[in-house]
Amino acid sequence: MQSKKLLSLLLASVMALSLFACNSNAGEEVISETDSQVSEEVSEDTSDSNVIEGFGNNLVDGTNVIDDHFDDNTKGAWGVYSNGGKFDLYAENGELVVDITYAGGMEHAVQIFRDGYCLNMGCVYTVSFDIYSDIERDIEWRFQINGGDYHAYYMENEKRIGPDKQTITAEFTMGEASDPAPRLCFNLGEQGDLDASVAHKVYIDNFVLTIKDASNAMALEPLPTPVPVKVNQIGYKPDDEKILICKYNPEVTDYTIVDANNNVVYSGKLSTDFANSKSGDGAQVKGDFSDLTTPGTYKVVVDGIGESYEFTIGDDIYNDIYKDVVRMLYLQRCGCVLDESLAGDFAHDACHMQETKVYETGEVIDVTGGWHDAGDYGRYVSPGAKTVMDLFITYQDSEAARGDDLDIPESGNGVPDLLDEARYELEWMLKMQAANGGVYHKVTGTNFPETVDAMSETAPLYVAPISPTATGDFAAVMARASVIYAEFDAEFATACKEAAIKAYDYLIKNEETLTGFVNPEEIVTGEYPDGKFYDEIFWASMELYLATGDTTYFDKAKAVYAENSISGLGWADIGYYGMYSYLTADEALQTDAELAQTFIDAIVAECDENIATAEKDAYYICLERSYPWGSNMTVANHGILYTMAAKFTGDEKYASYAQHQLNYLLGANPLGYCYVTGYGSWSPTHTHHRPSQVLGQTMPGMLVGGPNTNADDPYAKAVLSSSTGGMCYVDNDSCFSTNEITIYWNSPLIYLLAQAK
Ligand code: 9MR
Ligand code: ZN
Repeated sequence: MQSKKLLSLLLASVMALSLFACNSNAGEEVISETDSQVSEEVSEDTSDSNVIEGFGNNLVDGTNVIDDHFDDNTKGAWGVYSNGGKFDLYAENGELVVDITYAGGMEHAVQIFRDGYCLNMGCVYTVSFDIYSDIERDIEWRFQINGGDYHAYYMENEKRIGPDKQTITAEFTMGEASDPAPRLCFNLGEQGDLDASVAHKVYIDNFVLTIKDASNAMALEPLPTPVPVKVNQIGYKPDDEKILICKYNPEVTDYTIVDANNNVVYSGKLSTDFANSKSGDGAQVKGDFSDLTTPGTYKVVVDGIGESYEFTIGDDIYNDIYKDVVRMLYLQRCGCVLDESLAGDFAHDACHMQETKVYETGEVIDVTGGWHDAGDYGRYVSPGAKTVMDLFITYQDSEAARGDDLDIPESGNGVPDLLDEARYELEWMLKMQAANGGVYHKVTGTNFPETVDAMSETAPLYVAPISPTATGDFAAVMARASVIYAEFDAEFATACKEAAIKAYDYLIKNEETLTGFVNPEEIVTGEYPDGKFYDEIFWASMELYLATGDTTYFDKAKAVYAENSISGLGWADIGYYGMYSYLTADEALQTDAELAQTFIDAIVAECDENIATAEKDAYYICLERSYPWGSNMTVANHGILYTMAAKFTGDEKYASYAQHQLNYLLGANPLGYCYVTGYGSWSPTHTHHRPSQVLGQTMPGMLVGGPNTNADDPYAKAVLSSSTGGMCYVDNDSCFSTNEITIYWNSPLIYLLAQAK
C-alpha cells in the first residue's frame, strides 16, 4: 500500500503540469519529427499506472481541501439540486444564502452542494462552518457518494439551527475507498417540524474541510493502463482487412500472432511509419495481418511491448454480439412484462403504468409502451425515431438482418425480429400524437429517478408539450413504416401513413410559429433540444413523398433542401436519412437524377472530409481532440455514412473505413476497451444504467457513450481533467457523460454489425 501511495504521489507530481487539460490542447502529443523525440514521448506513457492525476493525492496534514468564505459575494463552486423545492442560491454580504420559498416533499427537495475535491480512504478530516437561519428548523448535511445509492460517508441530520449564528465542527475518518468525486450536500428541504411553505433563508459561511491526519491515507486508485496492442476483440471474418495497432518503439519491429496453445501461426513486421491519435497516448504503429485467414482464436505478441487481448477469426464471430445488441432494445421495453425466460435477471412486470398527465392541461392519456431511452427510464420521441430508422435501414441493407430468431417475444412469428422490435416503439409513438396531429416531445417524471429498478419509478409521469422535432421525426418514421410494414400488416401500415400525414399537416401549418423544445420549468429530465427543424421537415417531406407518390411532398423536400444545410444521422440532425431513403427508393420514384447526384455528392464529400482527418489518426477516427457526449454514436454513424458512400461509389476505401469504425468500437481505440458490455476481454462493467446498477451486474449488449472531451459530469470533471481526446472515458457508474447507454447508440452499431456479419 505504502509503495503504491508513493508511486502515485510521485506520478501525480510529475504529471501535475498537464492538469485540467481535457478540453484544451494541453498535453500536446503532436507527432514529432525525429525518432528520439517520439520515443521520449512513448517512454513517458509506459509508466505502470495511469494515475488519476491532479488533486486528491496531495495529502499533507493541515491542508484545507475546501476553504470557502464567499467574501467576493459569489457562490463559487457551490451548486443546486432541486426535487420539488423552490429556492435560489446566491452569495450576499460575504455569506452564502439559500433563499427558500417552498421546501416541499423531502429533505433533498432543496439541496445545495459542493464538488471538486477528493476524500481519501483512512484520512482524518475536520469540518467547520458557520450557519444560521431566519427560522428555527432542522437541517441535514453530509458527504456522500455522488451516484449509485448516494450513501453518506459522513452525515449529521436533525441539526437544529435558528437565528443565532453557530459554528458547527466535526471530525471524521473516510472509511471507504478513496473517492475522487464525492459531494458535500446541505439538505434543506422538508424534514422535522418544518412547515414547507414558510419562506425563509439559510446562511452558510466559512466552510472549511481540513486534512487533520493523513498518516493512514490511501491514494486514489489509478485509472487502468490500456493494453499496448489493440485489436477488435471480437475478431475478424477470414477475408476482412485485419490491422493491429501497437505502441511505437523504434527498437521494436516485429510481431507474432499466437494461437490458444501459444503456437506462433503468423509473423509480421510493424509499419515503419507511425501515427498519433491526438488522444495523448503517444505514437502508434500498425501491423496488417489480413492474410491470416485460418479460423481460430489468437492474440498478438510484440516482444518488448506486450500483447493484445484475444480475438477470433471466423465466419460467425458477430452472431452473438449482434443478437445481444438488438436484444438490448427488447430489454429496454417499457409497459410490458419482461418474462424471465427471455429477460433473465432483467425480467420485470409491466413498468411505468401509473396515471400519466399531459403537462399543463392535466389531461390523462395512455402513453404506456416504447423503450426506456437510456440509463434513465424516460421515453423520448426523437431519439426513438432515430433508433427505429436505424433498424429500418439495417433491415433494408442487410440480408443477414432479416432473421426471426433473436429471442424476443415475437421471434418465430414470420416477421423479421428487427421489424417486431421497431414496431414496439412505433405503437408507443402513435400514442404520443395529440388530437391535432402534433406529437408530444417525451414522457418522464419531473426529475430523473434515483438509482431504482423500472418498477420502482412510481412518481407521477408527465407528457411534455408538442415539439416540432418530435412531430417531424414522427411523420418521417411513420411514413417509412407504412412502406416497410405493407407486406406484413396492411392495416398497421395504413395507420402509420395516416398518422404521418396528420403530423406533417400540423407541422407545416404551424411551421412559422413553432419553436424548438425547451424543458418546462418543473421538468428537468433529458431535453433533447434542437431549435432547427428544417431537417426534420425535409426528412418527413421526403418519406411522405416516397410513401404516397404525391409530388407536393417532393417539391417541399427539394425546396427545403435548397435553402438549408441538411445532413446528420443523429437525434438532432437527421437529414441524411431522407437523402438515403430517396437514393435507395424504387427507381420509378427517383425522378430527379440531378438531385440524386447532389445527395450522393454531399454524402461522399462529408466522408472525404472525415477521412482526410481520420487517415492521420492511429485509430482511423476523425474526432481529433473533440469527442462529444456519446462519441461512440458519432463513430458508429460515420461507419454508416462510409457504408453509404461505398455503395454509391463502389470505392473500397469507404468500406474499409466503415470497418475501422467498428474495430474502434470493439477494441481498436486509445483505451483498448471493447465498448460493448459483456463482449471482448475488456469491456465496461459499471455502466450508468439503472437496471444494471440495481442488479450489480451490467446488462450485456449495450454500447456505452464513450470518450467525451467536455467533462459533462462531476465524476468526469474530477478524474478526466488531464485526459485528452479518446482517453476521456472512465468505466464508473457515476460518470454518466461517458458511461451511460442509450437505444440510439446501440442502433447504429446494429447497422454496422449487420453489415459485418
Ligand atoms: O445523448 C445526449 C447527448 O447528445 C447530449 O449531449 C446530452 C445532454 O443534453 O444528453 C444526452 O442524452 C441523455 C438524455 O438527455 C437523457 N437520457 C440519457 C441520455 C444519454 O445520456
Ligand atoms: Zn418502464
